Amino acid sequence: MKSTLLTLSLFSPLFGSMAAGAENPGNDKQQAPERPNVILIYADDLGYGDLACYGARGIRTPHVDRLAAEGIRFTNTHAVAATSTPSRYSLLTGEYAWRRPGTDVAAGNAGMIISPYQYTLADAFQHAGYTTAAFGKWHLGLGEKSGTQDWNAPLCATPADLGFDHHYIMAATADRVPCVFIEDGCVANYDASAPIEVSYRKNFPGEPTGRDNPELLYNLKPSHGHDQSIVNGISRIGYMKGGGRALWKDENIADSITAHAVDFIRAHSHEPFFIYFATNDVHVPRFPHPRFRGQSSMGLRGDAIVQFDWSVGQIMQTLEELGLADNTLIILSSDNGPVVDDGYLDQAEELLGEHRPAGPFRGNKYSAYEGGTAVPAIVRWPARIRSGQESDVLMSQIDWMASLVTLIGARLPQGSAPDSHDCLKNLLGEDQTDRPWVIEQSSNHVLSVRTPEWKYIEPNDGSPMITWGPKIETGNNPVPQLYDMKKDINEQDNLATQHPDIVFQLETILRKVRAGKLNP
Ligand code: NG6
Ligand code: CA
Repeated sequence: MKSTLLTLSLFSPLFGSMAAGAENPGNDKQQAPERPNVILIYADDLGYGDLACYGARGIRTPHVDRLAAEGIRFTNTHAVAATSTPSRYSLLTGEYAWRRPGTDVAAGNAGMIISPYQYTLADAFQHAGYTTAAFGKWHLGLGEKSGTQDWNAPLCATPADLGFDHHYIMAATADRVPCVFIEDGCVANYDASAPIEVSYRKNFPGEPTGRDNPELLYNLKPSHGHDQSIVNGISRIGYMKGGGRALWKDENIADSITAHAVDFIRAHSHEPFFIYFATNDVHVPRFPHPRFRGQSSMGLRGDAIVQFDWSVGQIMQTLEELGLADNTLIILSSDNGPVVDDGYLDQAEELLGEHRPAGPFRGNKYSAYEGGTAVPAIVRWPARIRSGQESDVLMSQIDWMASLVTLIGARLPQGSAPDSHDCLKNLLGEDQTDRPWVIEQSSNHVLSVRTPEWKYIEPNDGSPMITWGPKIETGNNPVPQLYDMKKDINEQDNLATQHPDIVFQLETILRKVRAGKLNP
């Protein structure tokens, strides 16, 4: 599908003009300009307004701010969906998650959601000669079939089947069992004396739960949900037994993920690498390491943002030590908008003060409003990108797969990444042409069409507020909604009845995209 967009070869002018960054003994830089390493830093639930360089006060994020200052800070980028699994699915496959059943927020024992037969972003890098790795939050299922995994043996379907040479990941989220890292298909630090069992249906006899044993919740208590198995003094979603020494301690998750990524960079500093660095921060349970406690003015949620910033700083420091910082393309973004109370009594709401996690946008994670999918996006690559840029170009993460494929001179197999469109020049700050429209998916599958001027939200008769916990506007409305994004970025004034022609145009776009009959 993308064949016309993907004809760049390694010898195209793109590479000819590229300044080589790293010292690589034995290579003649003049003759063989090096391809950049690529690191995709994908934060969890980090809002548009959560970074100092996007206007946050009360949180210092110097490492992320530095990336922005030395590259491009994008102000109109969208995650594909307002929750994790569909955003990640779309990012890694270039296909809208809403085309595929089974791509909603995955349980910790979900089977692998991306089929090994699908072509992924990691496959493209691998085929282009890159060494590839995934670190941190996975949330795209593991093993062949939901609920059938044997966590005490090698898993049969893993990121290794999707183009990642190496992985060190959490199966789902920190608030879902199993609370262990999976490294190259096996539980890391496996403890044979404590075999692991996982169920999302019923508890294991004799195992405590948050609901029945609140006295065991010495680290965090739930505000809603999250009252099943207890690990590290925090109750989770789902039941698990065993794990022993392999169980994570939430306060060490950022350290573990970061250390593994740093080690990988060191081990592969002499070959091109692609890293999907998906942090657990700032998802719940927010339980940062003690050294980050009190570093923000807003308690655990703010401190988790500081911890995220620290991880970014560690990656940068490593690249610099190895002479790789110039010729590494870093893309930093988030999987969906922010959420304040997402199920634990972490005082995120009480200590929020003036901070606005979604910046100027209405709604949060889960919403059809912009706050659900408007995310920070920063790109840094000194060998190619001029520093100090800001871009309000309209962009969607759905396009990053085709764009990065172009960057590395690779070619997509026909039919793969069907919804991904090459916007490499946007990403590199060389073209400011907006995507004509971006499709956004809310947590209850309401689709919206965002153009540079307008936002259309399709009608839905679901509740206007989330009913099961977080105090968040869903954006649901039984009538069509149309907002003027140039004048009303906070989506207050529904103009649908005043502009039926525009509503019709945007509905038509949505209908055609749904039918797979319209590409940008
Ligand atoms: C919700 C969880 C929430 C979070 C979310 C997924 C409850 C009550 N809430 O169901 O805490 O885990 O799923 O977040 O269970 S995401 O960022 O991974 O999509
Ligand atoms: Ca998320």
